[in-house]
Amino acid sequence: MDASAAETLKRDSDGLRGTLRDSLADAVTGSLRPGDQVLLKFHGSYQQDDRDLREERRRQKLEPAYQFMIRTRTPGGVLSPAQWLQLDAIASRYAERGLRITTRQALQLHGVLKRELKPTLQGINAALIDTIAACGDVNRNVTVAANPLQSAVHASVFAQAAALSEHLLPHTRAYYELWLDEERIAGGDDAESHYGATYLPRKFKIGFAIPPLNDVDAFAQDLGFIAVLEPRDGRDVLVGYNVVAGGGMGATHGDADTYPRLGDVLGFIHSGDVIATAVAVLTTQRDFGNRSDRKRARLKYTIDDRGLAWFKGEVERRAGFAFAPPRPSAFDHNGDRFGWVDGEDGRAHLTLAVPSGRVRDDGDARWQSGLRALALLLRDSEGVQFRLTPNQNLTLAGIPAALRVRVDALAAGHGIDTWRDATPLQRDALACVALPTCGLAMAEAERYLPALTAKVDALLAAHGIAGAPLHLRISGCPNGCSRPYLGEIALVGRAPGRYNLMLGADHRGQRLNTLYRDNIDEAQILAALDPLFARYATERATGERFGDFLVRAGVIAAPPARTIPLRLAS
Ligand code: SRM
Ligand code: SF4
Repeated sequence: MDASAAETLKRDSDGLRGTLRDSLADAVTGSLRPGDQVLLKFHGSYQQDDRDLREERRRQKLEPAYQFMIRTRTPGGVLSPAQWLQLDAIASRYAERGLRITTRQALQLHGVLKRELKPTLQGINAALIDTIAACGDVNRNVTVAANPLQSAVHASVFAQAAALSEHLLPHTRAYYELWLDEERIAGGDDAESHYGATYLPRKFKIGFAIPPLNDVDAFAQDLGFIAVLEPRDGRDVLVGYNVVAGGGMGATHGDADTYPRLGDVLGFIHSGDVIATAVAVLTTQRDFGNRSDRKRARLKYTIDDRGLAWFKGEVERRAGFAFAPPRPSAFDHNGDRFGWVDGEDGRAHLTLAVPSGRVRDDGDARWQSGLRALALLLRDSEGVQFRLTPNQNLTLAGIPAALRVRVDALAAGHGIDTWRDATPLQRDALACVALPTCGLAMAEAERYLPALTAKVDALLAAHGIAGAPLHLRISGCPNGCSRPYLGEIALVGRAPGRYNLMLGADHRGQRLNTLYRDNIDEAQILAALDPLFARYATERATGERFGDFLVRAGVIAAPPARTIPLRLAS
């Protein structure tokens, strides 16, 4: 849909209701009307079709195998074990492909049929989780550092992020009427104070990071809040945030007007100013974002088109205060910390390495059964949380010491204690969903990842550097859902079996990678990596990571990294 059609559709949608009720009631097709497919996104669901079946269905003169993906709004990815069990039960009943943890700390349910959309959404809401604004031209699921080490700070940051997520929800009651049978109040006021009648020009994303961990990839967000901590009385306390704006990953092959971009540092704010800052940034983008070309409609282009100084000034004017100079801050890692970590309060946290976030029983690794068993064990323990990480993994947080042995036994018994023996490459790798559900996929990603990492691991071993830590990310197209442009090695899909090979990001989420080889197949990818691994094995400095080595050795000319303070708005 082109931009002007999308803008008209939003404006005339009767508060995102459109003709969804009629589309859903139409039993002749498994599809929705085109306009309703767009509006459905604002309710947290995408119409898709099973691409593995497309050709066969076409031959049989059948319509595509339409099905729906549903995405939760779970700020910071926090669920109770009881909620996990409820979603597991709903997914088992309605979602052909079960639960999938996303790169934004949400759960996706794939393969839901049209007639089962409503019961599925009702089931999710019965678990006190909703899907409002999980997709669409609005603020999406707010991501939050999943670092369990600093739990007091984590709790404060999480509370702010959850409050912000609520604050930025659309006001329309359409969701409650369509899916939860709320009566429409005659003359009810759907006015969208933050969004207006046409919502945002495009999606909008916010993430909260707590250094030294950059698991949310703060510089890839439209708006990133990087917590500033200061030691007081022997422990770290939250004093405010360094704010970054204008990050984004998406691009289009062959279109130089589109590109991945890291956010710029705007400055420091006190923690009480989070909501005012977010509203100022969001409404600036609402009013000045490009509404005539959806490919150029993200905040990153608004900033590049109008200038960073203008943008910062506009945000300050709207917020009613000026940014202070950023406080020093540094990240050391943008992956997860796997295995057991002791918390401040005597409880422990276990981060499991879930391959591509896919929760299913697969051979010896019985993720669905194992996590169900763990949720049953933990559901009566107060304060235990299932935390989805922004790297598609799962942290079982707040486990009482007395249960640790049983948790270990259950994880081992179900073959999901992969944090112990998976290689660093496998544990940290990210793959987007891609085929068969993603309508935009040009190549495989999630389904190809295990075979790919096995081959790359073998290559590392052949050079005597088995187990070297390495962030590899793969996406089935240039939209960048696995944040591939921040991978030390990344494959970006071009066509079936063919990828762009990108190299040289750091492992902190502060430097983008660079195109190294265009449109190559697996044999060419491995052949390209082979001599680089050989050099890395012999020439690397102590502790030097692969991405940093490639830049130092001059293999690639990397774009400048974001550190704080660096590239400050004037
Ligand atoms: Fe994404 C579109 C999956 C995180 C950038 N993304 C899609 C769609 C909905 C395809 C579509 O529009 O038809 C994919 C559905 C696939 C499927 O079958 O499930 C999809 N995106 C995902 C997920 C599930 C990837 C994953 O494997 O975990 C992530 C869900 C996040 C969530 O829970 O909200 C996901 N997508 C991202 C991220 C990473 C992030 O946000 O941290 C990005 C890059 C950051 C950014 O937004 O720039 C991302 N997705 C895109 C884009 C490019 C947007 C752009 O402005 O350039 C698209 C295409 C679009 O919007 O037109 C897209
Ligand atoms: Fe689909 Fe492309 Fe996103 Fe992968 S990166 S999920 S292929 S839109």
